[in-house]
Amino acid sequence: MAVTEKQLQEILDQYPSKVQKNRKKHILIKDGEHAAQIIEANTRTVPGIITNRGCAYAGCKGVVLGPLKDMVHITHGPIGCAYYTWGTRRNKAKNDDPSQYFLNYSFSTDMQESDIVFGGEKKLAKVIDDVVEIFHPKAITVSATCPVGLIGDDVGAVAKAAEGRHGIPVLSFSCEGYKGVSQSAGHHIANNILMDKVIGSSDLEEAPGKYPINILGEYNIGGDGWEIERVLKEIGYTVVSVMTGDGTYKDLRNAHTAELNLVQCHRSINYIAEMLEVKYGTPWLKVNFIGVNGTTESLRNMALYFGDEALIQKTEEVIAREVARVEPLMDQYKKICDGKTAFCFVGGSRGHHYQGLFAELGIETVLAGYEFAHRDDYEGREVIPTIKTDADSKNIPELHVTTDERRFRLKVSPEKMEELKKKIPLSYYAGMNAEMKDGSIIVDDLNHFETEEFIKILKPDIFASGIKDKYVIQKMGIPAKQLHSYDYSGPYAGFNGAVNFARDVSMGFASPTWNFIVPPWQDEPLLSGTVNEEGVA
Ligand code: CFM
Repeated sequence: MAVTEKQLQEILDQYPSKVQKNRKKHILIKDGEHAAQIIEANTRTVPGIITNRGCAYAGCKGVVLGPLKDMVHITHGPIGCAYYTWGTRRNKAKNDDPSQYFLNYSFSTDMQESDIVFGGEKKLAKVIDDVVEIFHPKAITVSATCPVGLIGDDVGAVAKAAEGRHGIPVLSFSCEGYKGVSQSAGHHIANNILMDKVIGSSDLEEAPGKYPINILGEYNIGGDGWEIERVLKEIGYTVVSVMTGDGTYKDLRNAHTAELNLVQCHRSINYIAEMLEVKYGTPWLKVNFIGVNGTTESLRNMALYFGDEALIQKTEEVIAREVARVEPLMDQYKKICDGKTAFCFVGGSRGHHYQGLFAELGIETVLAGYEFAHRDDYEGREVIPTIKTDADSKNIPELHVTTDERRFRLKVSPEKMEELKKKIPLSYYAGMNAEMKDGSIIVDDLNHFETEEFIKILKPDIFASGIKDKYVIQKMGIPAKQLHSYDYSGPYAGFNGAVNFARDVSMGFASPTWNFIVPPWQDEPLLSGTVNEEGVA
């Protein structure tokens, strides 16, 4: 079943005309006949609309910096900003050095009204001093929140002075929540400073082992990164650093020594991937470790890049063993899942990544989208030069990285690079849209009104999204699976992760709960109305 243009128009007709004009550009019905279907993305949400998006601070401190376990991350702001970016994302980490492990603490300047009136710089300096005295971290980050930017605290100056007092890096991030239209701005801000101040800052010149790689955009939600590393290490790769799930400041400093950068989440970290290529000559490979097929293909592409016979053989051995092990389990769950349909709406990568895993279980994704991704995550990186910069995107400083004369080394010859690019997504991402079936709906920044409307038409069997819409969906009689935090489960990546996911989704379908819920379309109220500029009609 698909949504027709007429049905889509009927949904849009319920909006005031200005809103309708805006939202129309964010929704597509996939049509392969049209060579280029443009979707608007990374622009402001209409005020008042219930979006699932977060803020720039969330993207910087919560997403990119937060998982780095051997740094103290101080939130300069009201307590809620620190509290709600602490633990809820389920980015797991091992405490392998208790003297330098800080993820079980939430650090905040706990700004009060008097600090807003008289300024919070002194309080921040004092918090940094206390942190150094009590915890002795080797590095600290300070992230700014909205009120700090509004009152004009000079976080950078406070951090610099603290570096002088304590002799350790104190990195400041001007990631006030309002700095961008979503958390995407925060990713960019964090990427820039990590690249500028941390990556490549060690003296290490040679990687500590064979086939050295960095894993970018893998945040170890529910233990995903561990399952990926289990397989990579068995094949023989040396993981130099992970950005940033279960990651460390210590390892990030060595990231320049890798021969290849894997990019799992393109949206949150493509900036670092690109800058590493410019500065050190290290290409990046778009991987997708979600799903058995995604994992298998990613492993094969990596082996092809290194081109080493022994590595290729070992890769095939591990794939054959793992697939033989998980296939019977997947088949068992497929019996429950086959023929079902899903909505898959997540932040910036998973809206795409999970479609393959759904397909392996016989579940068709009929609607997908991202909260805050950019056009390239939908349409492919070739559209980047055509993306218009607006006032919001100009707000984020661009970091201009140049070649590191001493350390730059081409990892593969330009000819080999061209040859490889024909076979594998090297320094390239094709985006989500290309893989979606004709007739499926692609929605950017899906809001709660549209969520309900599309559900009424398409009646999906499962809705994969997050905490903000989960309970509304379940009250409509549809199982909802959180693909941000994985509810309380995971890992979902790699071979074992695929089985966990299949099990959890099957449990959702098999639960008798849904028989006790009457969805609203079986019991619709007789009155309905529309809102236009003049008011309620
Ligand atoms: Fe990347 Fe992420 Fe995602 Fe993301 Fe996020 Fe996340 Fe996400 Mo929630 S980094 S873009 S900012 S894959 S926290 S681990 S699940 S929205 S799709």
